[in-house]
Amino acid sequence: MFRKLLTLGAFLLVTQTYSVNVTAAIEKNTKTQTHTIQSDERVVYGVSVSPYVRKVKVMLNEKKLPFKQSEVLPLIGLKATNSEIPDDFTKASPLGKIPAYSEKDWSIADSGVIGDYLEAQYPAIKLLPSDPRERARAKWFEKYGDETLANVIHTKIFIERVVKPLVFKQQTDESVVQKAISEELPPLFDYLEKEVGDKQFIAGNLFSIADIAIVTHFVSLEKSNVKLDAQKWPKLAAYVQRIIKRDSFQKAL
Ligand SMILES: N[C@@H](CCC(=O)N[C@@H](CS)C(=O)NCC(=O)O)C(=O)O
Repeated sequence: MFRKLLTLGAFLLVTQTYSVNVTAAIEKNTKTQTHTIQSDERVVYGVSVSPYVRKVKVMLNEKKLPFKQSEVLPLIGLKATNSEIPDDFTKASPLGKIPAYSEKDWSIADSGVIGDYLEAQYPAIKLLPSDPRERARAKWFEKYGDETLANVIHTKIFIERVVKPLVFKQQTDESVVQKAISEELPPLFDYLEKEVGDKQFIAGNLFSIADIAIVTHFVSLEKSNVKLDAQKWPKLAAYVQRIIKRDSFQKAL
């Protein structure tokens, strides 16, 4: 339960300065829950600080598909803050997780599933290579971001450094953060440094879902005041900066 609460706390925060007003964030979420969703809009459900919500927003921006955002906490967060639980959100997200996505009278949840839908429905601007092997490689890096990077950056750094002190008024366990920084992140960064190499994009010639799923976690790292050491991982650092500068990311920060 505590881990879940910590996780939900991450959604309340948008900060690089540690100066977030959590009460305002909760009020903001409560307010947006009452927003009436028109039946013909694309809607992304979920608060912006979630790396998975950011992922879906970047995809939509890349594909130049206009959307609205319902800045809603996951169900567990709505319950913990005694907030109203919007019907359209629970309908779109059966597990109460964010992100969820709706379009007209249809909805679906999970950033990976949403991405696959967007790719099939709106293929004009592609975010997955069509070659089967390149495509598989892009999906591999998406999974690597969603799971492997998230398990360290989100769970052990962002939650400790940002969520615990600001949301739960608890002390950061710096030993968890330091262990993650000194022992757990370096092998992940070594791998990415090697894989990025001299490529423009991690899965090949196309900017893809792989770049989005990886770099979304580097945004969380920055928000946790952890700098990627450009001396040790120069190619990875340059790559992350290059991707974050894209309009699609800038609009989703
Ligand atoms: N695999 C899911 C992960 C989504 C996820 O775990 N979202 C978190 C927020 S970052 C959440 O809703 N947590 C609430 C919960 O686990 O109940 C995706 O890619 O959308």
